[in-house]
Amino acid sequence: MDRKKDRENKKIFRQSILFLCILLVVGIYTLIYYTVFVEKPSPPSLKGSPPSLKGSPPSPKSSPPSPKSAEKLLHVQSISDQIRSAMQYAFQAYMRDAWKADEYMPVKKRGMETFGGKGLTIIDSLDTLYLMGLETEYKSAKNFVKDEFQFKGRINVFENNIRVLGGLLSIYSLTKDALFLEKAKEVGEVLLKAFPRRIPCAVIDTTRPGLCETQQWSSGAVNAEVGTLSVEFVALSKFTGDSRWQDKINAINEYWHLHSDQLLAMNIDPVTEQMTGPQTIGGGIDSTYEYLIKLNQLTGDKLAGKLYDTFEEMIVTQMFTTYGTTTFAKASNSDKIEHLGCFLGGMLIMGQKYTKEGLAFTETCARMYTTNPSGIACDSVSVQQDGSLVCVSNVYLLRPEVVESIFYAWRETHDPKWRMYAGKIWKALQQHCQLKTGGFTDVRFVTGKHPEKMDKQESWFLAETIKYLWLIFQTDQVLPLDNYVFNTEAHPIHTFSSS
Ligand code: DMJ
Repeated sequence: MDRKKDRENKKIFRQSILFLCILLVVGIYTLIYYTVFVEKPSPPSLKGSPPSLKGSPPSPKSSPPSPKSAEKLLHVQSISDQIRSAMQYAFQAYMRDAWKADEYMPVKKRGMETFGGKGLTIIDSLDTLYLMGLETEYKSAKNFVKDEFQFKGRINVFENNIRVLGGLLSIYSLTKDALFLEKAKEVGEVLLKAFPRRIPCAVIDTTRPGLCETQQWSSGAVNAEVGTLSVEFVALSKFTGDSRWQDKINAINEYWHLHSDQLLAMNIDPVTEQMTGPQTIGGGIDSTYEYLIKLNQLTGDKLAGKLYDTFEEMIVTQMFTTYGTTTFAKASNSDKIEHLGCFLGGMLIMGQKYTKEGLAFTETCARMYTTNPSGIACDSVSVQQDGSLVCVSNVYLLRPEVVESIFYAWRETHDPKWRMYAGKIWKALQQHCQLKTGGFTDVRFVTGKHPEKMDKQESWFLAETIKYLWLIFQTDQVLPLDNYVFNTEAHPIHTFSSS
């Protein structure tokens, strides 16, 4: 009898242990899921705040976190810390091997002068370093601007406007340090030389006054290079009280107004002002549309707002389509999606009228990463009739547009899936683009499991990709979208009251 009872007791004991184990596993899994992805984090710790509080958004008051929300905070904080460390890792490698060069080749461990030697990576990184509280690196960058930065030689107007002028205006907007406005004015003076006519030159040269060229690969002006000056030029006029930059933009906006009865085309003859070529949404036209809504948000510019509404309507009604469950913008009758064109989801979310389409397109763009075994996106894909994505350009150039749109999607919805996508993309970048010897590189053959490293750390990776990824894991109080507009290189500028 006693043995039988003993056996039964043992059986009950084993079953209870098994039950407790199952409960434990389910509990841990649920905790991990909710901890990482579901709730918004509390305000970031001081570690992540700017070196100087001057000009930074105030942290909201909060009561002490409960043990559960403390756990969640720790997890989101840990991803945020990893991304912040990655910024430091990328910038320090550049400092070690390529200081003052425009961009960095992390495999060869040397610099490359893609912009004629202007210290481009330093200027493009200033605001990211500042926002993340990377004080030592920020101080070195600021000292470079103070003592060594020179803006001369051959100037690509569009690129220098969004990265150099945009970078300087943003750090001025965040810190109100007069040094940065002074340098921004110097840059702005040079860029004004690109306007012998309403349609600006693509290339000028401070050593050859009067030189006014188009890009070597284009016969006329490229649409986006004309349309992507407004945020920086108008901000410079607002900060200085000098209307010369604003005047150039007013004239260009009048030009868009004259051509607002249909979607914009890729090329503009600078003399006849005739517009020709494909009506795309990717590279070549992309940020012209983006800057209309951004200018409207920055200053309340009414014409820009009206133009944006007109073009937005045409983009959605004429381009948006769904194959299977894949929604995308079918531009110029092409089934191709460029990584560059993935800014569009974020732009539509910003516009608030076509948020649903913006979110759907952002999801399609996020899938460009998750459908590849490497977890890294192709630079362009083609959408098949069944909705699947097939790689067209099998490289990843550390581009930001997808995480940019995920950032807007997260701020709009707080749906945990957006943090989940961002977390996956971040992990894949760490795995395939980070070098053990320092820095991050672009890669190719991303459709395989082990992409091959190329050798360029694009400055936009530090200005945009890392910044947007980091912001996705911050609270909405860090650069609130009601008060800040990001230029197309992710440099935030505080809004000005409506004029
Ligand atoms: C960046 O320099 C900017 O985002 C620009 O608007 C488009 N191209 C790159 C990144 O892909």
